Amino acid sequence: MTSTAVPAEPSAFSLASGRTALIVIDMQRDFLLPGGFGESLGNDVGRLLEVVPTLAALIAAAREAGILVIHTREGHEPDLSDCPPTKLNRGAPSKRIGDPGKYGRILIRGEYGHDIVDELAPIEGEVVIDKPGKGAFYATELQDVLTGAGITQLLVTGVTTEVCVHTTTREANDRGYECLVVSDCVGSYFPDFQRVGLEMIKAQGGIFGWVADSAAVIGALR
Ligand code: C5J
Repeated sequence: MTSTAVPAEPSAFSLASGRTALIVIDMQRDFLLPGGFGESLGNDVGRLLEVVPTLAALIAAAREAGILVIHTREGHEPDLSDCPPTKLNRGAPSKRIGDPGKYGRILIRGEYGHDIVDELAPIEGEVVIDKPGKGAFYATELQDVLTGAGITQLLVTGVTTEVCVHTTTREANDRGYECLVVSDCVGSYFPDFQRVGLEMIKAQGGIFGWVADSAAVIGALR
């Protein structure tokens, strides 16, 4: 096994060939598109859309390098049987999970809004994990997929930085994965949360991961 040093914070990240997966978290229309669920909650979706071209370039580089690409989608069964009341009862009463939205029923599997934006659509052979929670391990097959593929490191991307990216990275770290969060391929509706979210990952000697930008990662993949 060979490894390549990626310039990162708080220290260089040793990228191990054949042991790394790129995880793309929740780049779904419901969160990103104007008029969708994210915007209906009062958020500026432009901040998430900014990530799309950068992430598309990283995904292309990962595909070229033969790195496993895993996409996740947050959402629920049409009967909402996998959505606990603690999650369902949040937000404005007319814009809750399962309610009709501009892109179909909000965050419901099979609806247009639940799927990934066209620019980042998975290609054949890539893994798509449907997750009912914020973290990508909870009630999903992700651990089995990673174990089966011999993955020990994750390049973490997607939205939102402080919610699903953080929850997934924290749990991956607890499960023993080395996580490099790609700073310009994660997005938040809130600039302060984006900044502090990235700071938190790499603080205290990299308390639950490393942070680098996509240029550094793509450079190491070539
Ligand atoms: C949120 C996510 N923010 N994918 N989901 O509810 O971060």
